[in-house]
Order: sequence, then C-alpha cells, then structure tokens
Amino acid sequence: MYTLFFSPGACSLASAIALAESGLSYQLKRLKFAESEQRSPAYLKLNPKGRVPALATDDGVLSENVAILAYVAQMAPAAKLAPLDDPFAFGRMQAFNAYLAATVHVAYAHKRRGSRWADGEAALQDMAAKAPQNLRDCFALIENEYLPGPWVLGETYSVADAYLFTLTDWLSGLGIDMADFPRVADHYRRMRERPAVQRALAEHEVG
Ligand SMILES: N[C@@H](CCC(=O)N[C@@H](CS)C(=O)NCC(=O)O)C(=O)O
Repeated sequence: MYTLFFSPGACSLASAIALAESGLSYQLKRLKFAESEQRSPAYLKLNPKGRVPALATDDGVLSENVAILAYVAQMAPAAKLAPLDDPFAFGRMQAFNAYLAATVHVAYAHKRRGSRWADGEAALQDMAAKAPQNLRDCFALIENEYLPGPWVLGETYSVADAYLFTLTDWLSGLGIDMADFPRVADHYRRMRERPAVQRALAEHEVG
C-alpha cells in the first residue's frame, strides 16, 4: 500500500494520476496548506523539503514528481506507463519531465511564490509580471517541439502525459488561454476523457 501526500490544486496531481493509472493499491493523505501542514514537524520528518508530492513506500519516502512518476511506472510494468524496455525513449520521457519540473513549474512559481527568491515588493511584482510570458514561452516550445501527439512520446501514453496535463491545468490561473496552444489543448481534452484522470481529479481536488 502506497500513501501519496498531496494538496488540492498542487503539482501532486501528476503523481496522483500516475497512481490511478497504475493499478497499484494506494491511499491519499491531504495536507492543508492554509494551516501550513506541509511544514508541521510530523510531515517534515517524512519529507524535509516541506512540499508535496511525497510518496510513502515500503522502502521509504520518495519526493519529487520526476522520481515518483518513474518509480510508479517501474512498479506497475503491466500498466505501461513508461517505455521501460527502451532506455533512449525512457531518457526522452525523463528529459521532458525534468523540463516541466525545473523550468515550467519554476516559471509558474514566480507568479505565486516569488518570496522564495526575493523580499522587495518591486522585485516580487517584477517576477509576477514576467511569469505569464515565461510560461507562454515554455508552452510554445512544448507545442512546437515536444508534443508529437497524441501523447508526449507519440503513440505511447506515459506518465509524462499526466505531468503535462497537471501544468496545463494551471495556465488559466495566469490568464493564459490554452486554445493559444492547439496541440496542448487537444492533449488536455483527451486526458480529461481518461477514467484514471477523472478518478485522480475527483480524489485529489477534494476539500
Ligand atoms: N520539484 C518539486 C516541486 C514540489 C512543489 O513545489 N510543490 C508545491 C505545490 S505545487 C508545494 O508543496 N508547495 C508548498 C510550499 O511551498 O509551502 C516536484 O516537482 O515534486
């Protein structure tokens, strides 16, 4: 039994979708950000980063979507959530996921979490103002170079699709219309049709 620590609206949705697709048995534990539960001593013992997602396994706790997604895919080979027998394709999937984590997510965080990088009001405002353009540039790159369709890896569905869906879902929060990126919008629509995505959304967005 796996336990995924999550917060509604957070990037932990990507890991929740992967678990829902995997057929593995899992439970979800919500952290209330409004009550700073991600910084409670009990949670920091599990995940000293004080962030979600974190996945408790029999072998210990894993943090970072990139790691959790690859782990879930490897623990559930029958679900075919990654090209496990093709090292190069697996590397491409990881390159895409790393771009989402290290560049796209971080670009988004400059809007809402600027205090991670600066204290001054002018700097915070500057970062927030630039965030939508940075995110647009990221999604233009994905649209034009990294989404052959129907899935991120082409014909093969993978956990990279769960991760892309999760960050696409944030675009409207920055006033960006996903229709500006037709391939991305089409991908988002197809993801929403998947039963596992519907299950993950219902479980992850509660409360
Ligand atoms: N690189 C991490 C990022 C995790 C992260 O920043 N999670 C956010 C939610 S999207 C969080 O837990 N924020 C809580 C906080 O900053 O206090 C990953 O991809 O898993």
